[in-house]
Amino acid sequence: MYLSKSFIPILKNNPSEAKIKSHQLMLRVGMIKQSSAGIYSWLPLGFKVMKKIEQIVREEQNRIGVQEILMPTIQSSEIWKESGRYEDYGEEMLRIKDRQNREMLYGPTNEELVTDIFRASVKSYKSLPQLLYHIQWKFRDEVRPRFGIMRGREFYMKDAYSFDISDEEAFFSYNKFFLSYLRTFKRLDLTAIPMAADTGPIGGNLSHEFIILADTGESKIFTDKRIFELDSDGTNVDKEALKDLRKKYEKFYAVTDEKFNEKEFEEKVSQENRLITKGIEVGHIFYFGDKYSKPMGASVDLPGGKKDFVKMGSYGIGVSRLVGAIIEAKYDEKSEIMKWPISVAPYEVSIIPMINKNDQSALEKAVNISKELMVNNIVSIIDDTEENFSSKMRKMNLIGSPFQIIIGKQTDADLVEFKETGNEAKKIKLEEAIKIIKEQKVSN
Ligand code: P5A
Repeated sequence: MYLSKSFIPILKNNPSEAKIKSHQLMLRVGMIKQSSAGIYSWLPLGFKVMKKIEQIVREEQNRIGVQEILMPTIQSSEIWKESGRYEDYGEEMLRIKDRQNREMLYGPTNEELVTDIFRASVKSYKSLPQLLYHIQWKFRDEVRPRFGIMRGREFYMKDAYSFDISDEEAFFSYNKFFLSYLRTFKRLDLTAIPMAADTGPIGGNLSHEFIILADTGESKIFTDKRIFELDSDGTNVDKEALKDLRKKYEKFYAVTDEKFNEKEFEEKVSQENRLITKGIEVGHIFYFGDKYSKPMGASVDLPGGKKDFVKMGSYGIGVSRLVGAIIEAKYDEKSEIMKWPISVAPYEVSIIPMINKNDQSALEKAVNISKELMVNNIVSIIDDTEENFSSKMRKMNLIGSPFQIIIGKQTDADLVEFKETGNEAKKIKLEEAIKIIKEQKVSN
């Protein structure tokens, strides 16, 4: 891809309306464009990153056996009246009337709709557990949409739902998601810590928010620092192994402010290990038993002939919010250098040839390198403009490919100036550069 032909509308300066660095970078480098308050169009660069995040989230859901479906964005009010949430949800719900004057709504979440799907088909305990998910736009008419896509009104969410026969089986499902979330965020190169949290309008009494540290985050957290040293590398999905994994985390005090208890904090955490800070909620999991299955009549036949309402949980990941969260974690706004984790980078390599009207040889070399990279499954972007070196570097540092290849006049025939973005350049053979890039891709 040539920079001159790509739709990456880069601004010279930071837009004044953006208060946090992720919002600044996303507008500056043209990843998104506001359409109205809290509602955005996703331009190529932003869309590429979001789609890559979505795919990692999908792979990790599939890995634990969750089945993908797609539910609509527009829902009927009837099911929400059945669950009793139609009135409770208040002004955050966008309510619409169709031409028959039927009350519809733009889904803020899907507990009701998925329960309706489940109850229509599943009648026996023999079909349990059922784990379903979809990745779909949501709408919440937030009082204060802000920080760009971090708190949008329209946003992209992965939401999964579990249906089980008993509390014990339901906790097993819950723990599968607990593990899956640790793996997902790790693949995105983020340290997300599960914190005991309030359940709000979703309901239930067991819940964890997955939070990454950031001064600009909206969640206040109280935690034992040592939780950050835990290795989230579990792969074992046995019931007991999953229980142990959760215990390993729950040994350390880690809560959001609604769950905070000063006395408990001081008793459980020694002074030197206390950490009070802020973070971004990138995921949230809930267990709420029969809160929806009971009023909506979602029951199954049990082994002895009796019936019971299924026990449910729901599990969300903010896919669009994650684009901003990764920038908060990886963008150095002082040096104006972004380095995307290779797993979600819109381009893996930026090729920067020094070109002028009289000498196009560097561009030819760049095109050849780009072809060689493509053969090796590495995606690159070439800055084919005739701008000066520092202006080219400034743009590519904002675009944030994890690697850069610079081609100057003096570049020898078989050597390239290769840079891990933000580090020093070194002159190496192209094959060596390819090897380094491939190694990073594999380890991710
Ligand atoms: C869990 C899945 C739920 O809605 N029902 C289905 C449950 N949980 S939640 O915590 O309310 O949302 C899940 C995740 O979605 C992201 N999120 C948002 N992202 C951007 N803008 C918003 N306004 C917004 N609201 C929620 C968060 O990452 C949250 O963890």
